[in-house]
Amino acid sequence: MIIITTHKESDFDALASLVAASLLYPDAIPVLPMSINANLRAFLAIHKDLFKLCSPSDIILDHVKTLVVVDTHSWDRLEGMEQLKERQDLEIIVWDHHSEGNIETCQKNIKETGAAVTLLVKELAKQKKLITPIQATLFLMGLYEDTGNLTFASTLAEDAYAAGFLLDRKADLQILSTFLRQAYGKKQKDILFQMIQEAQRKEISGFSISIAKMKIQGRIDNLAMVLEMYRKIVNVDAAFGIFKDLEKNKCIVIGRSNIDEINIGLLMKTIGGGGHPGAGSALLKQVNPDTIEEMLVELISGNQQSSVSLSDIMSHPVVIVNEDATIEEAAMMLRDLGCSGMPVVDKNGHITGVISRRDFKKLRKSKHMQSPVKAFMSRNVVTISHDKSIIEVVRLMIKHDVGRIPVIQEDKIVGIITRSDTMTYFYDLLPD
Ligand SMILES: [Mn+2]
Repeated sequence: MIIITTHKESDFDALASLVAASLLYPDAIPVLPMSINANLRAFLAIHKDLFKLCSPSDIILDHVKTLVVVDTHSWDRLEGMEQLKERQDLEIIVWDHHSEGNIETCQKNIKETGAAVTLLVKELAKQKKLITPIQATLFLMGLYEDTGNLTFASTLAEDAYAAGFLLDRKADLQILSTFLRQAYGKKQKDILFQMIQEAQRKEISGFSISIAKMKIQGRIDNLAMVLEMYRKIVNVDAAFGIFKDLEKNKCIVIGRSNIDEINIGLLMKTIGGGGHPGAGSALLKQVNPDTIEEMLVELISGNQQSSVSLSDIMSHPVVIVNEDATIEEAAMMLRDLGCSGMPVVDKNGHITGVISRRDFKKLRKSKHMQSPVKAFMSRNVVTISHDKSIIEVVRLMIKHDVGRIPVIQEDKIVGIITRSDTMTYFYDLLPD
């Protein structure tokens, strides 16, 4: 007998992987644990008959010759399979996207994709197996749930290809969104209530911030959603949750921001995580929650040197023009450089303005081409000191709507930061 099973507290990715595996192994019996999450329970209340699922108690384990495990490869995450652990003659096949696990087998199909079902869908496509629209819908639900609709940092291109393949197989987005409401269960409610009771607000650099420090036991789903609810209730510009997992001695840091000036993705990147401007997270091992709080406060106030300094990402040397040079000379320099503006300096090398193509629009007569640059340059120059952080630069660019900011050290220009430099940093394209 061949059985397929998955992790307890099963979610859509677990069920999707289970059903997908039963297409790959048509003789196998799919075994769903009794403990499943609330979303899945609602889905199965209607769809159960379609999938011919068994419970662990229906199976006589002695008859099992082959065990297929999907969406986990840890013995302690399986339900009712303890007896199989000791069996020497058992053939085991694993399909999983988690990096950690203790089920030993030589048939491991493990890759850290966004969802486990991605791996199985890829195999189904390869074997040209028939997938019904209902199956495609379930698979896409698993894929979307585990990847946050393809937005989580763990999402790979493979996940998106698999999603496209499933839409091609007529996955129904309307059914999907009905069942894929995010679960807000008792655990989440308890955490939210405790966070609200202990809520504190801080004013940092003119922004209202709340940082909640909580202790949790083991894995809790949907903490990001809890944090977004918290941010709205406490009504702050940005909220952070530092969740210390007592079992694993690690901290999960989750941030949510409602304003452009606080870029959560950038903040989280600086402490080793990732995300996008409105939301992000980081996982820190063996760090004290108070230290993390201090780090966040420092980063938001812009005092903190991030791990990458301005001199690593700025462009230099900078082409500058003397304020007494003619407009014609400046125009030629800009044309040769192929850029839209450059800093203007006085005879001592101090920055006095910026001349850009925009300023040439002010020129009326051709004789103006011989006027000095200082007559037409913009004098409101936004500069940044070389020891400031990248977050500070981004904040200045947003505030003043400028795309290039000269970097100043001891009154001299040492470089220039452009939008594309900050993008390079943001997208991790830094040269080694
Ligand atoms: Mn999964």
